[in-house]
Amino acid sequence: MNTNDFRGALESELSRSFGVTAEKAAVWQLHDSISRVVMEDISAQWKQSTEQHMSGRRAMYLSMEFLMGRAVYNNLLCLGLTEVVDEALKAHGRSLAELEDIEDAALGNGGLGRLAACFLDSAAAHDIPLDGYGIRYKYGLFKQSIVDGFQHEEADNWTKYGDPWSVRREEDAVEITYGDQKVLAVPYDMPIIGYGTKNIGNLRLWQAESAEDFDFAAFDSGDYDGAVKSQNDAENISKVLYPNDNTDKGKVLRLKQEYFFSAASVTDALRKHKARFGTLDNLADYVTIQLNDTHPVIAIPELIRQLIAEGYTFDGAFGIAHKVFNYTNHTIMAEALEKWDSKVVEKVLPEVYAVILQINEKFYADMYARGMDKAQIREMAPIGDGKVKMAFMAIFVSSYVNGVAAIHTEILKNDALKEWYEIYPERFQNKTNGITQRRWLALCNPELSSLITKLLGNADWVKDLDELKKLEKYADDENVLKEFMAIKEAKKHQLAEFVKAHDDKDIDPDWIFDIQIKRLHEYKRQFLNALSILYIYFGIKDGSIKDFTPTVFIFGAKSAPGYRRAKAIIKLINEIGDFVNADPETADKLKVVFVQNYNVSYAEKLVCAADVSEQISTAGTEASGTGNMKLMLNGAVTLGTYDGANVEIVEEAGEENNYIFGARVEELAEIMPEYDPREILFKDEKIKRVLDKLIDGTFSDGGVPSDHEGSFRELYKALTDGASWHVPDHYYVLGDINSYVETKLRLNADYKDSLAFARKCWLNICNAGKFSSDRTIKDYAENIWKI
Ligand code: DL6
Repeated sequence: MNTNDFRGALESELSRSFGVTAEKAAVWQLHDSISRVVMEDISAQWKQSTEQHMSGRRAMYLSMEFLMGRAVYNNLLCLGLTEVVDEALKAHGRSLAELEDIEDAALGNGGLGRLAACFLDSAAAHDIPLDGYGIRYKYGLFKQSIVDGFQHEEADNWTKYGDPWSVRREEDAVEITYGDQKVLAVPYDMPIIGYGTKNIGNLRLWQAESAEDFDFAAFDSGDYDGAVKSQNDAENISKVLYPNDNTDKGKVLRLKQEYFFSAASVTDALRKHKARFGTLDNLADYVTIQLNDTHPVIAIPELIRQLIAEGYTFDGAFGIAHKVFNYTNHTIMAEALEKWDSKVVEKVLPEVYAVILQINEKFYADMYARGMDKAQIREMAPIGDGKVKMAFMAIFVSSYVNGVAAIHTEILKNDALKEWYEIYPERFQNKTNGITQRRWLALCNPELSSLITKLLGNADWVKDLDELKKLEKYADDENVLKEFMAIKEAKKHQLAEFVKAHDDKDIDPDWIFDIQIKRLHEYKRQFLNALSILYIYFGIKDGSIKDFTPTVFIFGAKSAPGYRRAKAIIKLINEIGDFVNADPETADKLKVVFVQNYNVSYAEKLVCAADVSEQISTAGTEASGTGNMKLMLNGAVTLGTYDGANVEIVEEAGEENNYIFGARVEELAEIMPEYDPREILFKDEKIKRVLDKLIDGTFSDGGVPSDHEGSFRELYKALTDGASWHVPDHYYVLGDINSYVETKLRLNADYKDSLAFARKCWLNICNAGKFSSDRTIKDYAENIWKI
C-alpha cells in the first residue's frame, strides 16, 4: 500500500464506521479504522499462512498469559507501513504518535506472558509454524496508580473501545464440560505479523460464554438473577486475569480457567487433524504442544481423555500424548509449582481426574519396573499427599522439559528436579530466554536503530541480532561513542518529558538514570535497592560518600493486590523518595521516582533511557529475567547478581563491562543454614542507621501492622526475625547490602569518565545477539519441536 491508497482506504473506513473525517475522528476511532484497513489488507495472506501452518507439522504454544502490549505500532513496523501511515495521517493534520493513548493488551502479569509474546513475534518473522493459544480475559492486568505512596488498583477493561485486531470465529467454538457446568469457548484470532516475510502466525484467545440460552421461564416468573445466572457463571471463567506473578493460590476458578483454554485448544487441534486425515493415529507427526509453565498441564490428561473417547486404549493414548507434549519450567519457587487438591480436581473435572489416576498408576508401574525405592516413588508420583502435582505429571508424560536460562536449568537438574533428571536425563534441555529486537530496539529506539543500520550498512540485524557483534570494532571510536551518547541523552529527555506528563515528576536528563523495572516481589529485592538509597543518602550527608554523581533511581513495579509485603515495599520506596527528594542538602545528588502503571508501553520508553539496569535478585531465585536483556540491548550496564540470564549477559558482554556483586548460589547454600542477619545489624553501624529508619517513626506506613498493608515494622521483622519466613532475611538482603552498595558506588564513580562508560554500554549492545528470541525459538523448533 502506498500513502494515497492508505489515505483513501482510511477515509472511507472512518466515514463508513463512524461518519467522521480523519480531521475530526477521536483517537480511538482513528485507531479502529487504521487497524481495520490493515486487517483487510492482510486478510488473504493471513488465511494462506494459516492454511500453510495447518498443512505441515506445527507447534501450539499453550499459555495462560500473553502480554502483547500495543499492537498497532508493531504491526505497522512489521508490514513496513509506519511511514506510509504517518504520512497519510499528517495530510489530515494527525499523527501516529496520537495512538500512544491506545491501551495495551495486558493479558499477562510479567516475564512469562511477555516471553510468550516475543516467541510469537520471532516465530512469525522466521517462518516457523507456531500458533499461540490462551484466554481472552475481559479484564487484563489491573491499572495501577500511586495515591499517597500506596498502590491502588483499577480494572483494565482493555476492549472498551473495541478490539479491531481480533476476529471472532464462531464456527470453531467448543463446548467445555465441568462436573457442575457446561460453557462455550469461543475463539478470537489475532494475526501475528512476521517482519519481512509473508508469514502471519495466529494467536487464538478463547472467550467463555454461556452454552445455554437466556432463561425466559425464570425471567417470566420474576427471577431476574436466575434468568442470567448461567450467562454470568460462564462469563466469569474468562472475566479476569489472576494478578499473581510467580504464585498460585489453588482457587477453583483458576483451575476452571486452566482447563477451559487447555481443553478448547486440544479439541481444536483434534478436530482440525481429524478433518484433514480422518484419523488421530498420526497426530504426533503433525502437532507438538509446548506447555508454558504448569498452568496448561491439565491439557495432558484432557488429550488422553479425548483419545480414549475416540476409541484408543489408555496406553495408546498415553503414547501419543508423550510425543505431543513438552513442558517449560519458569520457576523453582515452591509456591509457583502448582499442586491442586485431588478432591477439588475430582469434583470440578471428574472425567479428567479419572485419567490422572491412570497416569498415576502408570507412573507407579514404570517406576516399580525400574526397581525404584518405594518411598521415592511416593515422593515423585503425580498424585501424593492428597494433591495432583502438575509439574510432576508434566515431566512424566512430556518428551522434553526445559529451563529458561543456563543456571536455572542446572538448578533444575542438580537440585529442584534432581530425581527426575536422574531417571530421564535425555528429556532435559536448556532454552535461555530471549526478546524480540523488533519491538525492543527497532520500534522503541529508532534513533539507536538508525545508528546501528548506518554503521552496519544494512538493517539485517532486525532479523539476525548476531550482526551486532560486528559493531565491536567501534568500541574505541570516539565519534561513534559520542553519537551513541547523544542518542542516550535524547532518549533520557524523551523519558523525562513522558514522566512529567504521566506522573507529574521532574527528572533531570543530565543525571544517571538507574532503573529497576519488573514485578514487585521480595525475591527481586526492590527492598535492597531502597535500603541502599538510604545508605547512600546518609553517606552523602555525613561526608563518607564524596563526589557522588547525581543519580535518579527510577522504579516501576506492580504488586499482586493481595501481596501485603510487596505493597509495603512500594509504600516504603515512595516514603524514602519523599524524604530524600525533600532534603536540600542532597537535592542536587539523589532523587527517587516511582512511576505509575508500569506496563509494556512504559517499558518501551524506560529501557532506551537507562544507564543502569538493576537486576539484583537473590542468586538462584530469578529463573532468567528478560528485562535485563531489553536494557542491555539498548545500552545499559547491568548492576546485578549472578542469577538467571545475568550470568550469560556478563559471559557475553564481559564482567568488566558490567557490575556484578553479591553471594552466588553455591555460596548461599553454605551461608544460609548459619546465617544470622542480626549479627550484621549489630556490628555494622551504617546498616543499623538505615534499618532504624524503618521503625523510628521517620516514615509513615499508614497504619497498624495487623490490618494495614503498609507495615514497615513488619518489613524490619522479616529481616531480623523471619516474620512469616522460616528463616530471617530469607532473601539475604542484609548479607548482600555492603557488596551491593560498594559496587553501586564504583559504578557511580566510573560514570564520571563518560567515554569509558559509554564504551561499556556499547559493548553490551554489540554482545546482545544471543538474547534475541529468534535464537531461542529456532532452538525450540530444532531441538524440541523438530520442525
Ligand atoms: O521465563 C520467563 C520468566 C522469567 O524470565 C522469570 O525469571 C520468571 O520469574 C518467570 N516465571 C514466572 C513463573 N510463573 N508463574 N506462575 O512468571 O518467567
